Parts: sequence; C-alpha cells; structure tokens
Amino acid sequence: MLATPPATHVMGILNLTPDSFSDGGRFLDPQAALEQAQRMVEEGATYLDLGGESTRPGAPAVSTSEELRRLMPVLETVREQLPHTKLSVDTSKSAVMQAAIAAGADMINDVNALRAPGALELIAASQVEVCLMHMQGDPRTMQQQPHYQDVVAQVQQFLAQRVQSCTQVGIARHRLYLDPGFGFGKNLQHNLLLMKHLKQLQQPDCKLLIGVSRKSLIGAVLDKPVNQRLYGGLALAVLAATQGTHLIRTHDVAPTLEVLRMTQAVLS
Ligand code: 8Y7
Repeated sequence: MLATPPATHVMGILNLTPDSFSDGGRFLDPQAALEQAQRMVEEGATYLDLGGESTRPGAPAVSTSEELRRLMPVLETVREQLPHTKLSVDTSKSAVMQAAIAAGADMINDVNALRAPGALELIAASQVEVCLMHMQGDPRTMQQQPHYQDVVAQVQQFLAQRVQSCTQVGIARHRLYLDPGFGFGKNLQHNLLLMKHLKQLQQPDCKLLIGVSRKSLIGAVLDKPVNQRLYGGLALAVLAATQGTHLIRTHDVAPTLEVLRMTQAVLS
C-alpha cells in the first residue's frame, strides 16, 4: 500500500538574469517581473524563486553588486505587492542572502548548500527556510566530466552532512529542503537514477525539493528542444510527488499543479 505523501506545492521560477527581463540588456524591469510573479501566483504557486545569478551550465559568475542590482528592486516590489506569497531567493553569496532576508525573503535557495563563508551563521541568526542543493563541481565546469561510484549514495551522504552542519549551528531541520540538483554535475544516467531513488534522499524532519523544469535530461530522453519539454517535466513531477516531494520548482506552474492535483486525488 502506498503511504499518503505530503501535499506537493509548486515554486514558480522568476528569472532576473538579463536575457529574461531586459531593457536594452542593461536594466531589469520590476514591473514586468511583478506581472509574471502575479501570473504564477494566480496559477497556484505558493513559492516564487527569484534569481539574479545565472546557474546554467557554463554560465559566467556574477558579482555581488550586479546580483543585488538585479534582485533587490524586484524583491522589494514583489514583497510589497504579494505579501502572502513565500519568496525564495536563489543565491550562494552571503551578502546577497543578508540583503534578501532584510528585505523580507522567506527562503534562501542555495545551489551551493550554504558552503560560502558566513552563510551558515547568517541563516542560523534568521528564521528563513533553506534549500540545500547538491552540485558536483561548479556551474562553469560541472558538466564536463561528472563522475560518481554510486550517485544516489554520494548525493545522500552530501545532503546528510550539510543537514548536520546546519543543525550544529542551530538551524532546525524543519527549515530545510533537500535537493539532489538535477543537471548540476550529473550525466543522464545519474539524473535518472536520482529520480528513481529520490525517496532515499529523505532525511528525518526535512523536506524534498526538486527542479527539473525544461532541463536537458528531458531533452536527452525525448530528443526535444527546450520549448518542448513540458510533458516530460510533468512525468517527472508525478514521479517526485509519489516519492514524497514537498516542493517542485518549475517555469510551468499551472500544468504542474494540474498533474499534482490528479496524482494526489489518487494517493490520498
Ligand atoms: C535548480 C535550482 C536551478 C534546481 C534548486 C534551471 C537555481 C537551472 N536549478 N535550484 N536552480 N534546484 N533548488 O534550469 O534543480 O532552472 S537553475
């Protein structure tokens, strides 16, 4: 018998890198970002993830000042206009975390799992939730030669160690989301194994978060370009939900919620 999984919620992606919202490629328009944020909330997103640092494979690093310049006007506008939506900020930099928390962010989504100097202590001194994501290598080089003896066991061990580092500084487990980091230093086989065995990544009192929206693992299986990966992503959302995932990070809020509601109607 399948145990009733916890309800799965959706986190809408609000990308603030210049290729997404641009005005001559130099200014990010908070009003355009707000409209997309409002659209995703109307579609049923409970969280929004705001990111000013591109973490795509091969993407160049962004300075702290540039990241803040992209993020803060949008965060302040969205915070004011959507007071009941949980706002997550996608960053690995302690200075950006601190500014985001001061501006009312509810969550820090860190693809580097709080490994920057000062990050753990800063989060411990706050009340925010955190996503700890696994990545092998760094965004510039991670897809060059991903290698594991046992990808599921190694990702599980990494996440367990990061949970321990968090609890040691006083960050309670219920504030933590764990994420295997699909596509972050993983080849297709690694990604498929992690999805098949997602449940093994659970840690007591922590939640699971996954992000697979439009990613290349879908493209590789289905031979589809990035704008035709929705159905593949929905299949992965169902597989994640049946393994107890609490939060799914996606560009496609409405269709993801539709498959989750149908899945939960059967499982509950
Ligand atoms: C993920 C993510 C990205 C993910 C978490 C993309 C920022 C690449 N992917 N954060 N960020 N999990 N927690 O294609 O899988 O969205 S960026």
